[in-house]
Amino acid sequence: MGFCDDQIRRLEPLWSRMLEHPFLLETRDGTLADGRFARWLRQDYLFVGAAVPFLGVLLSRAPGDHRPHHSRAIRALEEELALFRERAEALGISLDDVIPSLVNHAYVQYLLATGHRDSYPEAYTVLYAAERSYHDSWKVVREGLDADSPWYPFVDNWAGDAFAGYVESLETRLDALAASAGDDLLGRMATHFERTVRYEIAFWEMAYTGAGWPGIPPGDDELAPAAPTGPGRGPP
Ligand code: MP5
Repeated sequence: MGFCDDQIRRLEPLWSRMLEHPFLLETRDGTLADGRFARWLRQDYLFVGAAVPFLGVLLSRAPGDHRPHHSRAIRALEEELALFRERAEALGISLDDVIPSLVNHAYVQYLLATGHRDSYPEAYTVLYAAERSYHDSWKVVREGLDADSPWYPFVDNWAGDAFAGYVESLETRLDALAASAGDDLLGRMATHFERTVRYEIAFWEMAYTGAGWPGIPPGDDELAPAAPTGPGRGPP
């Protein structure tokens, strides 16, 4: 068993808490309020935008045999950003003037600080934990969400075969990095793994509750009207 599987086992029940978050279960069941999905979409658009420079930093520090895979991932992120813009337009959700929530801001700072400051295997751990979290989270949604839902393209994006292959390749590389790490480094990698999973849970929580900043009441950054129809019922 490799480092990645070990971590996910070690982090039970935290991992299950993420996969059982009401945001995911209600999205799966088609009962999530449109405004909550809109909030996630607007916030995650910012997050994905910030993941591009994070991968750029990783690319600049990567061993030669990791570089092609980071370059491909950056191109995939640009396509993902286009998907967000296309879905936002189809759903009448504005992507203008989005204020990053406290959690989003903190998570992005964490990504960038780890990328610049910590060792490459530690930064790679954060990348893997975030991508694996999203892959597994969207697989939960896929179990029930109607394929006609206007939200379904996000399921395809993160629960589909192409992304599964990407996560698998990250896992192989992270397991190899861990296999040659000493105990101190392994301990730091495990801490980053756990912290990233906690950020992931906090991100779903923020999308669900609208938790923002002191002085900015929940929901006040939600400038977009709720989509007129629910998932699977309206025009895409
Ligand atoms: C990802 C994401 C997946 N989009 N948002 C959060 C909060 N965590 C993980 O990353 P990517 O770069 O969109 O595949």
